[in-house]
Amino acid sequence: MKSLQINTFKEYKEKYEQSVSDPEGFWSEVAEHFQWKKKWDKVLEWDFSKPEIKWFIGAKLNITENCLDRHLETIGNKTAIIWEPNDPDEESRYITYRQLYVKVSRFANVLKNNGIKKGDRVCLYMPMIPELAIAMLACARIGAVHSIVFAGFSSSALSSRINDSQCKMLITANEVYRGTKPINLKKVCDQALENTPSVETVIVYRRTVEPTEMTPGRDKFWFDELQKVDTPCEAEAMDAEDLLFILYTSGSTGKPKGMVHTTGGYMVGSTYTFENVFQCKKDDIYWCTADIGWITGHSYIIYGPLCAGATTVMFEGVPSYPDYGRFWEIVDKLNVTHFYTAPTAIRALAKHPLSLVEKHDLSSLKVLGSVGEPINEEAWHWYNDNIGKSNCPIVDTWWQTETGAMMISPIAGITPTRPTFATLPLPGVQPVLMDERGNEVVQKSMEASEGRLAMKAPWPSIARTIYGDHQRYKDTYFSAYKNMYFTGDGAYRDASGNYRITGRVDDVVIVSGHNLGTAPIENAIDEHADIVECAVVGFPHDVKGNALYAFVTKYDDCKTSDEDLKIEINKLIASTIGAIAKLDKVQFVSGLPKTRSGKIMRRILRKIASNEADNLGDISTLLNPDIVEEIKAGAL
Ligand code: 6R9
Repeated sequence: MKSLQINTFKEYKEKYEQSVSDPEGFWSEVAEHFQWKKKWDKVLEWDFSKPEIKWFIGAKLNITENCLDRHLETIGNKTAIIWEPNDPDEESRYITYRQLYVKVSRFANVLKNNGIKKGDRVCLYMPMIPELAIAMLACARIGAVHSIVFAGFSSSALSSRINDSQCKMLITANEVYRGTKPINLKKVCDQALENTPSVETVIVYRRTVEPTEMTPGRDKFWFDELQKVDTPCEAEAMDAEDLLFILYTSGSTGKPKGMVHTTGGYMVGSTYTFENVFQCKKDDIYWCTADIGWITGHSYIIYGPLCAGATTVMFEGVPSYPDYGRFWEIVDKLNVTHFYTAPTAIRALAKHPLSLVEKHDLSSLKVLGSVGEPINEEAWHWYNDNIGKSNCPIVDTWWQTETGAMMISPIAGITPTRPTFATLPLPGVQPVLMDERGNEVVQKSMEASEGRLAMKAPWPSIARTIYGDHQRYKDTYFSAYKNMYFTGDGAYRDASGNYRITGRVDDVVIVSGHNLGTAPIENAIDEHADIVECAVVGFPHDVKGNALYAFVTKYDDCKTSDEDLKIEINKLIASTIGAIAKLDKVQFVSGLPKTRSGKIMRRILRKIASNEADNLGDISTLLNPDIVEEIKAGAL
């Protein structure tokens, strides 16, 4: 593929201007870089009031021809995937584009052989092994819709997702090791399958030699099925607006939302942003540490990098095994040039001695990335100083499951960065800030502003609906502001137009009539040298209306007493934000409740702080449900 990369800041500005004044012209030029079976009749039709969004109308394509077939002649022998196992003594796997093409085609025939057709939904509940990539691409090859469920979710979370989209098949592995812990995935599946009538077939990849219980007629081993089919598999001609995948994201309330992504726009959006934000060159080694069960893994481990012909690393394990230097050991071993992770991982690693970083050679690194949450100042500097050695641009990429691709982010080495700022919108993205009354906050020159982040116009990879519930899609994203997509996040914009995402807007507490975002308060607390991380929430207060409650984790070797720590924290807050933001309560805890993708579940903390801990709702999707009991017991 000819390069899609922007080379200078001037060029970024020109492209950005073009993308706003002539979106159809801009995106059709980008789309020319891909392989289509038939080109589009029209680039875009949209109406946010319905809402209805269509890109590349009338076009036909298959995304796997763009990820695989089209690379065979030029880079067929280049490594597409490097797989790094949980156990450092097990061998890494290197899979070339040609090998991946063969594996995907063959497994696509397994799907067909088991009755899967275009449009059928297939659920994947798998560990981070190449077979997960193979299975998802095999679905795309024949036009089946994959629905990947993170393999750390409980059986009930799995069955409700399977039922919501009526999956016909489930693909899993018998067992997996993450750290020292063996996890029997097949057992979780068996439990889930007790009430999922739509599933006819289960394909089981044998990751370990452990005996596996199989239900005759329903369960089949991956390898046995491969023996029954040939390799070639023609790629199904998909309409640009045919479903590519469903991915569930948890709403703040109620059941998870099955976000629907379609084929053409998603491909163009994920690849264009991958190419530009990371600026990977021919021999670079790119590693995104996310799990493929999240949107970050979909767009930036698989589809974006493979469409772009990059070498992408997949890591099966956890950052703490065999020790907290594992990430850096892998960077050193594989000569990783691009490293993309989440602030929560950075904070967790920063907690451990620097010697774990320093014993590895990180000189291969060129670009660092961050995603998932606002990155606080302290974590940004730790990452920049100790991992990037002040030599690697940090791309703080803001986006969502719903947006499919990065939206606001620096372009590595091109956009000037600023700690904690996601900086500027990428071409094709038109952010606006909205005030409390629903009016646009107009940018006056040389003036900063703040508001709720919305989008004025569609971009190719926007989710088209919530599976089976278009009304909820409309209510959630298109009802807050007329003719706009509402992100749910708040943002600050500096005088030069750089955005800093301040967090979800529901994370705002009104104390004595003052609107306080909890994120800046958390940032101030995190500045304290003894503090690892924290979460601030509001609770009802007789006088102030609401008051602030902080849940704080401190370093193991912290020598300061809790009382003194509380005073010092409040001093920091008073000096950075003001006395109004002082904390009424500070509870020291050994950990914070987190979602599997590393986001702090403030909803639970709000309930505990408000004395409503009896009514916590479903906490089974937490990474660390045990911590909730500890926090409840120590609540102030
Ligand atoms: C990609 C992903 C989306 C929410 C989003 C925002 C937060 C993501 C961020 C960020 C600040 C960043 N978020 N990236 N906040 N800076 N660079 O994480 O998708 O899991 O759907 O979460 O995550 O609050 O609205 P998803």
